[in-house]
Amino acid sequence: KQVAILPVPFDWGASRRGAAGGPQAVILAGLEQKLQQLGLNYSLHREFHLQDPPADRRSSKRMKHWGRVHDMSLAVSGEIARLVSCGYFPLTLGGDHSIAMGTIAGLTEHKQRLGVIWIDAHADLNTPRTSPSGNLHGMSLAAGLGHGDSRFTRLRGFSPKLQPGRIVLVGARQLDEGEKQLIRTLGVTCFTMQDIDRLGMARVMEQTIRIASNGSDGIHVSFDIDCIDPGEAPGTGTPVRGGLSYREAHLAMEMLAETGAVTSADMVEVNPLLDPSSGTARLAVELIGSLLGERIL
Ligand code: DIR
Ligand code: MN
Ligand code: MN
Ligand code: MN
Repeated sequence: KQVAILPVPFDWGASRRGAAGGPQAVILAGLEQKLQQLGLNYSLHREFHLQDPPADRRSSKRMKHWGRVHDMSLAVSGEIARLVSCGYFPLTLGGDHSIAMGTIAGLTEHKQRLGVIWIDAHADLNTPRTSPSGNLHGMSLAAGLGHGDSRFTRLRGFSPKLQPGRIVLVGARQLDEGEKQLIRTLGVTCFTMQDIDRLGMARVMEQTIRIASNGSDGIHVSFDIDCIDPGEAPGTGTPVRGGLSYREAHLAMEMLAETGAVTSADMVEVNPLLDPSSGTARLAVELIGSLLGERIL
């Protein structure tokens, strides 16, 4: 496995700034040492030099800063498509979760049957019509499924990019009305925190893996660090209590590694401004380690 680390220091998709510092925080917390320790080949790509004009007026109430998000998505999708065609395992470091519009667009250019496991306190299934906030990080999975503004659904010229039957959400506990409706009408699988409480993480992940890998040509893991309980991971912009425990999160990653079917991942929403102790970034490094095969014994 040849891992390509792609830092995307971008946070215009969220209401709070600071997630743009995520990639650097995760790298400083020891990501490279972790990959070396695991004996993995990797390359660290230079940070995207995202154009950030001080006054980009391409923004609306229902899609805040869409111009900047669009430019970022195009740049990220092009780079991801190139990495996939060269056979790399792209590991994208956010940034807020709007960066997943770029990763999904780039990945699905080559993998038309991509399974996606969205581990998040939220569903990110809003559209400009349903979003209560207008923040694009809450619309990225919907865009991949072909719902939302065509500038985002049709990134790289095709839509939809994903099939609902191969999408699984894990850890959800804060859903907006429109998101609940979209989950029902599309038939996306959603394992909420209630399901995890009742079934246990091991059974939830067995089912998750079965659904996401069924007939797929790879699994993309999009990991929003706010899936974890804020007691453990305070450094994130939209914390919601009642999240995954430290071990539940590791177990999920370990089980994903065991499948050997994971072909790419995002680690997003690490906001170092909200966690001066940098424990959240260290946790992100540990979880990436588990996803890439680290074992206790
Ligand atoms: C909310 C929050 N559902 C929104 N979404 C977040 O603004 O659409 N996603 N924080 O990670
Ligand atoms: Mn543009
Ligand atoms: Mn998210
Ligand atoms: Mn979230």
